[in-house]
Amino acid sequence: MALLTVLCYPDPRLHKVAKPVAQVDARIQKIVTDMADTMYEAPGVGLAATQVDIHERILVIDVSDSQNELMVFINPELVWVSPEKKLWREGCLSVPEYFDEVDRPAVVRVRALDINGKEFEVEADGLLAVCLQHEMDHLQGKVFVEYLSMLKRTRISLKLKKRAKELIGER
Ligand code: GNR
Ligand code: NI
Repeated sequence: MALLTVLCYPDPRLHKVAKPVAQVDARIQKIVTDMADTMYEAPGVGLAATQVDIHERILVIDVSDSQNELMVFINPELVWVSPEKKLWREGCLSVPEYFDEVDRPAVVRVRALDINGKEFEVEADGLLAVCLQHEMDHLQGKVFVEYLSMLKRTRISLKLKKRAKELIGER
């Protein structure tokens, strides 16, 4: 098992835009496996490649209670979003110990490639819809705190910078 290091906000690398995967080959499949290991270890319900400093359009998601229903999305594209929106309390592995509400389309349709490079489409609501949008934002270099007020974002940045310093001191 290979665990990857998750970047922490406000790391500038979280704002890089991921490039499409040209071919789903063994290299990509290894990245997917390592990302899944990292997500389950965290534990989180999703992980975008950007968060582990890999700037290619790859996501892993598992919103099941049993954490045994891995979903892989390579080159995901939003093909439809519902006009209805829904507020959801979000968290992020790159923004530890902080949760806040974000308003997003309640239902989305996403087209992507699976682990074998085969195209598929899913319509998602609930946590899966939230997670897909949250992860696709990461691939565009966007972290959920960017939907919050500047005041909240500044507070989060300061707190996490202080926390990072303390963690270095403890080593
Ligand atoms: O583990 C996670 N939980 C979560 C909860 C509500 C909304 C979004 C998420 S995604 C997050 C994992 C993560 O940071 N993915 O990028
Ligand atoms: Ni996140």
